[in-house]
Amino acid sequence: MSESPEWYLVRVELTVTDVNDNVPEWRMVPSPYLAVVSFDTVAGTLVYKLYAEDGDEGNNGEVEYFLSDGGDGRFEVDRKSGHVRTTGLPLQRDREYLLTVVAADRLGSRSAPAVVSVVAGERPPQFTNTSFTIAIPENTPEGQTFLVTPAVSFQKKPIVYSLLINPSSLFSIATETGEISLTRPIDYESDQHRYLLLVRASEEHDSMSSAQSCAAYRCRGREEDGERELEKSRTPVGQELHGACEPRVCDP
Ligand SMILES: [Ca+2]
Ligand SMILES: [Ca+2]
Repeated sequence: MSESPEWYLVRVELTVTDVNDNVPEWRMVPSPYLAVVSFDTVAGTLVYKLYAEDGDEGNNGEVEYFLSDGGDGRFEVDRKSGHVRTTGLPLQRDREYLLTVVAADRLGSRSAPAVVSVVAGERPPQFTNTSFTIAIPENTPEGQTFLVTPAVSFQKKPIVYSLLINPSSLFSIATETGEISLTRPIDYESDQHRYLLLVRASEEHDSMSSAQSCAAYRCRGREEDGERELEKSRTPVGQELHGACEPRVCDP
């Protein structure tokens, strides 16, 4: 007489499925979103490229773009590509058009609205970050670049950099590159620990200019403390920057 088994094995296969739990996030740089267009341009001129990412799979993550408000019918947004183009209706010279746009996945989960500013004319240079915060060790040699504050020209002209606010003339900026360095060594124990700089970017032979703030912090005396401080403030930016530290965008 054979005994019946007291247990069996069964194999279970389990697949985790995606849930639409992400909304599209805007990924354009720099911010704010600025553009120019010639006031007498033809229909279909590319003005700006919207780009958003959605972390989900398939239809849950496929992003489409919409113009939700603004532009007086002068602009349209390609749903698939996110390209903003002119419709051909006449543009008012030097007027700023504010376009409110949204991105949505195929199931209709929407991003936060974004505003793109389009000027039908010229506009001043734009810095790649709205502000820069940086920590530098006190033993940073004079003349060594510790920060670059790059700006872009909407008119594709060369940019000239200068310092509008330069405490104790302690800082120097390279006119053509925007590289900032010290004019003399600084001492953590005897000098102040925090500086606010204001950088101006302007276009040569032109009145177009804009200014950007830059806060520089002196690190603690020893190099390793400085490195630790840098690590905390390290945030990727849209463009590679030179120097011992990387700037980060400040919260507004
Ligand atoms: Ca998901
Ligand atoms: Ca989604």
